Amino acid sequence: MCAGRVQLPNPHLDDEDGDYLMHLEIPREKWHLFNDIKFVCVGGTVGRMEELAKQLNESLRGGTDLEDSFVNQRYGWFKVGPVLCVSHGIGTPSLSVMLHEVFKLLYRAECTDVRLIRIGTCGGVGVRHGTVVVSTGAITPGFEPVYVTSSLGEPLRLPTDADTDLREELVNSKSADDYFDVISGKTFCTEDFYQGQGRIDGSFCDYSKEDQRRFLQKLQELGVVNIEMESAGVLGMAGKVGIRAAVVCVVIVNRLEAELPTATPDEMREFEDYPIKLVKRYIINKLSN
Ligand code: R2B
Repeated sequence: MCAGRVQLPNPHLDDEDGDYLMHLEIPREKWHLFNDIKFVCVGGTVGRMEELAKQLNESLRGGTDLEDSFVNQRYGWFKVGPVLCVSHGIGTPSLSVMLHEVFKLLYRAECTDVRLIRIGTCGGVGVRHGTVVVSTGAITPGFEPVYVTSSLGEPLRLPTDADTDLREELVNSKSADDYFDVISGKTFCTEDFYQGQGRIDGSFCDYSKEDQRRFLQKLQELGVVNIEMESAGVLGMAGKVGIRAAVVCVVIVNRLEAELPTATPDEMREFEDYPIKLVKRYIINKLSN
């Protein structure tokens, strides 16, 4: 067995004849084409993943046509040499379906030494917009460092620490002439964008502005620097199958100051490019060493 080869803790997979990647729609006869994958980058929208793929393609392959890509009504994926960029939608339920299938693909394709990086947007907790946060780990409602999913109707709790080496390498990928700051801290991961993140502008709200203030202050006291909706799933699931993972998100609003972004559409587009720049630089450096 090759060292570093992706292994999955599911004994039933080896009995399965027609293992089918139902949502990624990658047919069995193409699985071996993914054998060279070393980096899987995931992000909410197809557009952001396509942008990353285009930028990587420019740098790694001189802008030739993308090797392989696919977009359906659910997800989109783009392969650029050893990098697979896949969209995941909003929240951990959508993310987890895609990750199960990506992990099976990596296993079937006999990939080795793969790293998984989520690239996204987030709210900041006392952190100004445009700042890039590389998570040290995720905490979830209940304020514990666990991703809580389920198995046979019972809670399944998976630890949510980011890989320390990968996180440090990502932080160190900042260049002196980048316009943005890069920081590290805990990420609060929720299953809801409104009440779950202490917003008061959802369709219903059961608490006062003072409760909201106390909640955000509590997060800050716990070392939380940002809030989003997928980090716990990425880190919990990657940990379960032994793949190194990290989460890199750009702050689009400081939640201690506002509910909604105050930046202009042009600034927002620029912010979204910051984590792409950082991750792209990290990957290119790794591949050239
Ligand atoms: C950040 O932005 C999305 C919600 O607007 C969600 O995917 C997240 O984590």
